[in-house]
Amino acid sequence: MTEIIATYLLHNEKNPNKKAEEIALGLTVGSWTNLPELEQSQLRKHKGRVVSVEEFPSEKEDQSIIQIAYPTLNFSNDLPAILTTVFGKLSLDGKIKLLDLQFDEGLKSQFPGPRFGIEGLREKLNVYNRPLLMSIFKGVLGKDLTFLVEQLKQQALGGVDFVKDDEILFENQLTPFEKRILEGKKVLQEVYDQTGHRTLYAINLTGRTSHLKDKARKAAQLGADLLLFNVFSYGLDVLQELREDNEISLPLMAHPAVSGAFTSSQVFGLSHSLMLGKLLRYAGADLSLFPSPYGTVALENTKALSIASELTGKDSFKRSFPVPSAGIHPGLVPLLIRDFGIDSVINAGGGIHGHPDGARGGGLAFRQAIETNLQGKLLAEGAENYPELKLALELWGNPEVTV
Ligand code: 1AE
Repeated sequence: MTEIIATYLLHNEKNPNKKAEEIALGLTVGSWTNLPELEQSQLRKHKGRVVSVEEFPSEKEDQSIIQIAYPTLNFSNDLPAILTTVFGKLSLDGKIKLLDLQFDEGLKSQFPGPRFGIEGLREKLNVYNRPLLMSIFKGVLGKDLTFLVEQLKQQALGGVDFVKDDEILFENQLTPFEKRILEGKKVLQEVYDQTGHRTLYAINLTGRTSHLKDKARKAAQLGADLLLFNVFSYGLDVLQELREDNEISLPLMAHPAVSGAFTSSQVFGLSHSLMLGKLLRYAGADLSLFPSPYGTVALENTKALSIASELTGKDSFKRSFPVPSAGIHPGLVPLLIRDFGIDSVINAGGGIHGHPDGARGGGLAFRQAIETNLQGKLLAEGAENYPELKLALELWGNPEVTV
């Protein structure tokens, strides 16, 4: 019999063994002991199984970690069914957090994983030996296409590899989706012709769920580079639908908007590594954005690293790019490379546009910081040769010397 194993964290549970048994039964066949023998034998194959119970007593708050195996027979092979089975009503039942799900190989084979992954995206850019650099449109609400195109151009001239739409840019009359794709392509081709540097544009796929596939197919026909997707406003299965559509066939960049509501609590919800790491990778995200450990919306170091490890660890799926984000500036590049390695994307909005020389200067400063760090030098040394990096370090600081 094949099973999915769910790992949960319980807080202040007086009898975790009893609780584990209740979950194993309650989420599968319901009451058990009062059932006649015949019914028990018929239902045995559906019954949940307690795999382990570990207790961690403490003066402040007792914790326990329990593992329950659910027969795959109980659900269809899709994330809505799986999540409802392992954490449906249970998510409402006191201090319990879903830490992990272990899929067996058969169940895993029902999921697509990323279409392109780290290798595929590197091939598109022909960049293999450094972290990639992404910038974010900023201040574009209420602005027209001319403004947006100029902002795109300046970011590309700074040498960034990706520019992503702001996740709050939705369908609007001033900068409609299709025009953004077409005008964006034009200006990025001009920059490529001028500099030889290729920048790819991630357009925000938004609107009603029933329209998304048509819109994404249209984007592919118009030659869009990537799709940005607010996956947690829609649901993981919607991401998977986009990934599995061969007429779309574009890299998918998952934005973490709304995910904090599911992940941030120590005692409720789902773990960061499961939501922003494992499940996004299984459902097909090529890139996953999440708060870095050092920026403005800082996430605990171990949690940020656990997301990256799920995205890039050994698995049957292609690897997804970790994109530690929020409040990133060039001075943080050594920390980002130390913690996330070169197979990551360094992503900045304010840290690009806020540069005294504008977005082009911001992009250059990041590229200079990356180059300097990969040469094994301190950023302060790089700043002696690179004025853009020098200005950035003066403005935002340079934690390398103090960390
Ligand atoms: C965690 C997502 C980060 C994001 O989308 C964003 O817009 C960041 O902006 P900055 O770099 O903090 O200005």
